[in-house]
Amino acid sequence: MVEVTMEVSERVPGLTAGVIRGADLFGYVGIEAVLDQMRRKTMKAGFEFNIMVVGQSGLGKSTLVNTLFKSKVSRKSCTPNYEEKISKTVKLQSVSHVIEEKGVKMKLTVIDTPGFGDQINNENCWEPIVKYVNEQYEKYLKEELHVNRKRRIPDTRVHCCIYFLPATGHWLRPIDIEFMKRLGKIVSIVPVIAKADTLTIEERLEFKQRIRQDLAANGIRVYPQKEYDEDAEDRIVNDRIRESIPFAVVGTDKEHQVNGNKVLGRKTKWGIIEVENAAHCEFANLRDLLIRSHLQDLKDVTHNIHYETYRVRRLNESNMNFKLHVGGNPLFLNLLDTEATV
Ligand SMILES: Nc1nc2c(ncn2[C@@H]2O[C@H](COP(=O)(O)OP(=O)(O)OP(=O)(O)O)[C@@H](O)[C@H]2O)c(=O)[nH]1
Ligand SMILES: [Mg+2]
Repeated sequence: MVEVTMEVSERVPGLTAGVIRGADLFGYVGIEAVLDQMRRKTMKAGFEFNIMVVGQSGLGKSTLVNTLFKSKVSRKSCTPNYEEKISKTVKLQSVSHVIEEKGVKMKLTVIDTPGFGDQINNENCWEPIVKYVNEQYEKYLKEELHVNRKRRIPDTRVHCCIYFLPATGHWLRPIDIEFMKRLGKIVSIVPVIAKADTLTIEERLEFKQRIRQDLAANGIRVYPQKEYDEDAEDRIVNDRIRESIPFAVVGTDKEHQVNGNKVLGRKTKWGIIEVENAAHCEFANLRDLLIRSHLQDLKDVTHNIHYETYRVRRLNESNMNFKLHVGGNPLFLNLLDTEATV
């Protein structure tokens, strides 16, 4: 075979110096570099990730939001001013922080919702939550259907909903079943056992198992769902998560000194419960699932499954409306403002 040596940098302007030899020259295309390109683009654009906390009043939702922002997710890059006492949440509110690590930017938004369950009649208490989730899909859809649509549509869709279960040690309550059944159809739910410090280790294990049975018996779809596993590797990882769901979490907004280190924890008369210590509770597992291992998958499932279902339904509705309009009003009349349809 003829030995060919070529200085790549001489022939291809902009390429860094490198030598491709012999057989390589004809076989090598450089496809692997696409990964670098993608990485650079994603780093520039950054990520948006939206989490929502939902559950009965007083279960520690607002506390967990603070825990998340004060824990290792963001300790380095932002110093939230949360010293004031957490009070009852009365309206839906979102807290955002741009977190930067090794040049990758992420805008993490947590939507805190007022707890339900303290009214005499709790019928339809899921409606404000369902409405909020759908409104975000609608916003995205409208942006997508604009003639001059933005290059990057701002994404306010809820990528994950953390559902708080009271640590009763019994079974799921009817209200939790009803709530999750509805929510599971439109958003990825990750159920957690709130205030897990009130359960012993045996109680916790037993309660977790009962909840898993209850979820399956009631056909409640929680994240990660079996049918969306992409391959065998995914299945192994996700099976492990499915076996340990719901995570038993403890929240706090206070830091304490333990062996000379500052740790997030709850101080009791008999010791400190360290929130980020895997031996004490499963907050770290929840955080790792959300941020470290499944962030992109949660975004993909939201876009490809939940948003897609919403989009198809809305567009079908609009088509039906269009057919009913004799004289032909512009397509998607009820979806778009007039400026967008021209
Ligand atoms: N024991 C224990 N108490 C907790 C935990 N998390 C929060 N709390 C306490 O529970 C109380 C209620 O916490 P919040 O975070 O306000 O609860 P919430 O779910 O946001 O309540 P609403 O805003 O009414 O829906 C506070 O006194 C917290 O200190 C926990 O993990 N364990
Ligand atoms: Mg609250």
